[in-house]
Amino acid sequence: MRKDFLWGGAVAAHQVEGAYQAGGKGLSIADVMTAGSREKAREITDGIVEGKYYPNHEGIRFYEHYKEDIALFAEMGFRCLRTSIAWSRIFPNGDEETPNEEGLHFYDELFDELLAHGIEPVVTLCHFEIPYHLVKKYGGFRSRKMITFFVRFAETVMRRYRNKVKYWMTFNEINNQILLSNDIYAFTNSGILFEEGEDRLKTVYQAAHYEFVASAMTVKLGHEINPDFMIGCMMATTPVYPMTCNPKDIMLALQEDRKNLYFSDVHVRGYYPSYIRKDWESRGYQFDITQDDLKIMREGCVDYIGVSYYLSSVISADASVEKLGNNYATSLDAVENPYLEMTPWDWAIDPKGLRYVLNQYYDRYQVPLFVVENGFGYDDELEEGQIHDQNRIKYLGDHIREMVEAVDKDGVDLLGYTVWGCIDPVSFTTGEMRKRYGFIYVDKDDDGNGTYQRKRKDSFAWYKDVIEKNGKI
Ligand code: BGP
Repeated sequence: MRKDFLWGGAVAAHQVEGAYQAGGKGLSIADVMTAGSREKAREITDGIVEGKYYPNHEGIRFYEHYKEDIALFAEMGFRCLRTSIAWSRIFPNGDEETPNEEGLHFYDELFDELLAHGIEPVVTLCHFEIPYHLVKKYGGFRSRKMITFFVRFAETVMRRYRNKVKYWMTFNEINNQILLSNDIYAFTNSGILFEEGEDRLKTVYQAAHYEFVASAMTVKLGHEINPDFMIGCMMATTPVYPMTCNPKDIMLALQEDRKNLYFSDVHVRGYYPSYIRKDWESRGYQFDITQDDLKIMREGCVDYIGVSYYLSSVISADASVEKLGNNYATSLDAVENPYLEMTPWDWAIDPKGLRYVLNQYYDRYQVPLFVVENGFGYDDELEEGQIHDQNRIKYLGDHIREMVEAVDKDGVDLLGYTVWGCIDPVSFTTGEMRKRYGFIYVDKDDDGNGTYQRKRKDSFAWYKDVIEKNGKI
């Protein structure tokens, strides 16, 4: 493991900051999503509806508590913190010509605080935080105009923080939107609300194209602003295993993988792979893709790939095998893996899958990788004021060991590792608080009650030790 390996934690603005209207912030898509649960999907409402509960409005009040929180991160020895810039703090509606100074000022203070503690900020530009106005007026990334709005936002913040932030990522988990059966993914990735009977796949391919162009323009511009910038894409990685050695399963797994990999293929190589063009052809799809788009995509290839990794999935071509139904980040053909245990939220726990996926991506692209999310969501119990989160320690330890093997034994070039939700955030998929990830507990419940006080869990000291030992645990 390299000596300057970026150990740290990750959050996203909308899941922690709260203060959804402070300092001139406009509404974002996260502000119109109600709280759900394991059983009940989050609702996307038409604006804010009175009487409904929106957990992101308050988040965990990081906007007010960030100094205290950063001191705790520093105590653990964090070398970096991944967070996002809430687009609607900077451009409240998204289509303004000039930015909101108060919003910019907040991130100046936040980054200064991190740097004062020797913590490198790692910034996602768009982590499910599109200004809501852009959804209402333009239909989100259905519109080509979104490229201009996004690039204006990206350029504004990259110029402003050019001496404070080196590591950037464009669109968080851009490939999530290929999961068409759950409405929240296209909404949070692209600001798209599907219409009755629409060809969802076609819509998503077009939206993703505009995002590829916006991302490539951002990479190119970013390198002009500061040649030292490292600008990456961000992929949700879920290895797809074939259920058996039946060639039908093998082929299906390959095809299933490509549904996600085409996103990183385009980001890293700068052009559409032949298999996706053939797929479009066979479906009779035609898109708004110009020659200028194709040129800019080649000029704006990413410097690295940020990956999130939580679980793996299994696929079967056999119609008689029972399907799991729509699970997180898996297809409708996914089946249970008899070798793995599940988290209470039905995510298959697979540490070796992390080593596998890091090798898969590194073999394919030969560009540096950065594990920017990995973590264990669990309903932690308070026992006499203490949280003995041994299961989290086990989950993370097992994953870290596999990650170290990928680097030390397999030769994967890895920039860093940030544990998702290093301080309990609001869950993205369910909006719950009880799906906790942190080394730091936050006293807030699913209905928004609590003191918002912070408390170290057992994993806090454990992770400090992991960092001190540079992962040799
Ligand atoms: C990823 C998102 C994060 C995060 C994480 C855990 O998909 O990038 O924002 O929340 O998953 O998901 P959840 O919060 O639903 O457990």
